[in-house]
Amino acid sequence: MPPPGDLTCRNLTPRATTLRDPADPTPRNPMPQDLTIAVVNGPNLNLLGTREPHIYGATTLQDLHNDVTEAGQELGVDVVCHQHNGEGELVSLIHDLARTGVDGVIINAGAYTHTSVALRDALAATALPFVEVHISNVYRREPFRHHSYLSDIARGVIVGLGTRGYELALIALVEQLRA
Ligand code: DHK
Repeated sequence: MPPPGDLTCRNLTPRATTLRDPADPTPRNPMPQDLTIAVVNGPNLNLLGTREPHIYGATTLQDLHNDVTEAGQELGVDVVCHQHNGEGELVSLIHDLARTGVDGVIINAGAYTHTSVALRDALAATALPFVEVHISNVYRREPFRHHSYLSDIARGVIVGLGTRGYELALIALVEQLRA
């Protein structure tokens, strides 16, 4: 099983060194063919493949990263993949992604989805366009999984379509960013 941490799918050169001003109306992407999308996975998702496979499936995190990176190549975008178990690490990661000029984020915040005001604030503060993904259909599970601190500020939410949801989120986010 892979250790938690950053797993960069492609080598990238940071394109910006300052945090984006959320009030700045300038489009992020003067060159829409040059998008970079970050895939961010939260706690316990490093255990994919062995973790409750009847809920989360047999796909490992590495498989997921490979699949979404390949989907990015087909779309002509760079994909960078990260996974952290810590809430603070995820908050700092969101800051770093904004600072380095990532164009959008696909995030499965795992359990922090249901608990983390800090993560919500980080996404709101950076104004990064993001799609929230859940592998399982959280609405068929325990009531505490029905609330998300992220959904109302997300571009969209994909729930219950397995790891394929990440690729679908990528397609939709890229389409929106290029519009
Ligand atoms: C993943 C988790 O780790 C849970 O804490 C969420 C989500 C659901 C998923 O379905 O991907 O409740």
